[in-house]
Amino acid sequence: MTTRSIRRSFAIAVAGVIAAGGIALAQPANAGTSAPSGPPAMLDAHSAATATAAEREGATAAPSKIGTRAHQDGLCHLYSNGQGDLCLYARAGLSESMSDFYWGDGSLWNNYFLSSGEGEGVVVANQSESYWNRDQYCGAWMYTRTNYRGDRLYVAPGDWGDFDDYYTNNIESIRWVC
Ligand SMILES: [Ca+2]
Ligand SMILES: [Ca+2]
Repeated sequence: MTTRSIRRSFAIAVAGVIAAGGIALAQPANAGTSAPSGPPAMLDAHSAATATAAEREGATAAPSKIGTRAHQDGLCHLYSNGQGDLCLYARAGLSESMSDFYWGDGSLWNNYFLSSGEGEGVVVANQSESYWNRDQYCGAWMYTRTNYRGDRLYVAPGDWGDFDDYYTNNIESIRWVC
């Protein structure tokens, strides 16, 4: 590869990043209000999160928070770029206390229901009765054992609902599929 072609490749890569940013900024600011048909959109969309799919799936080195964004802050986020949290609720019907996951997590035994309501402060593992995937592009697997083992239930992008009898109070880890 010549010096000239290397520079050209670099210029294209930079242009791609700029274009991607422009696309994200062009998303409607109120994308959060058009989410699932059943539950209310609890929050307007926020500024775009920027993690890659690989970063979200491989949660081992993930920070517990990204600045003021997203993960485990007690708010079930949908961002203007279509990324969002997977939220687990202490009770059926997306009710009572909730715990939000922007990153996957191999063990819910050290996570707690965060928002106000019944179950607040309780460990999430084996205590959740309903779920809401606010991400518009990534699905997620929810597992009955830690470290993505046991039986698993898939939740599609934007989907929500009550766990059935088997999975109710039976989720111990979660992994994004982007
Ligand atoms: Ca959040
Ligand atoms: Ca955890």
